[in-house]
Amino acid sequence: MKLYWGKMSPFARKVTVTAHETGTIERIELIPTSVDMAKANPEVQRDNPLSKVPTLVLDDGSALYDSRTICEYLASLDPTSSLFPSGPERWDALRRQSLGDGIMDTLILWRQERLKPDERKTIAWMDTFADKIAAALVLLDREARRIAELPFDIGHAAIGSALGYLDVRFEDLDWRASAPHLAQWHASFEARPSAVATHPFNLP
Ligand SMILES: N[C@@H](CCC(=O)N[C@@H](CS)C(=O)NCC(=O)O)C(=O)O
Repeated sequence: MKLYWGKMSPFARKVTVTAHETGTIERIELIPTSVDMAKANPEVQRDNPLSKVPTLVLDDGSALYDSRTICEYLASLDPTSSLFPSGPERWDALRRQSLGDGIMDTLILWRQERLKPDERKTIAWMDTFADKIAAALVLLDREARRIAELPFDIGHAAIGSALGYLDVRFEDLDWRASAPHLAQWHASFEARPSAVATHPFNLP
């Protein structure tokens, strides 16, 4: 299998964390790929019309996207995986995955806005992005002790990757100051072998 991937992409990190957790990483060739919202990448677009990373190309040439679908596929290759629990726990894990993914989506849009020259920034959007991230951190800090007690699942992979992206692209936010319990859980996430192997600062 080959994975269009970028080391700074939090969605790609969620997928590679999942690949390590499911023991499928050795079966995946990582293809470092640049994507730009302003211009589709023709190589990726051959396999994914939306030209996004992550995109997984299977050995039969068919492609899977987006990160949720890829993670579920990788988990299906590991019969021992509990990344996608069954029963009532499933919905909580999927909700936490959606929250992590939503944080990533919001941060990516926010970063695009922050990179614009001041006269082109839309202040109302920036304020709303900041408000949504603050609200997500409040919720996650409240849930952090319970999250820490659960077996590692796809929600942990998504939230851990989203917070890792906050660390590398929004260093100025100091999110730990407002979310100390979450910060404690995140330290345990970043210490996992799957997280160490996929942290952008540990990659060439
Ligand atoms: N919902 C998608 C989001 C993926 C995504 O937004 N990837 C970004 C990089 S982090 C991207 O490819 N951006 C290029 C673009 O939007 O054209 C997923 O879960 O995989």
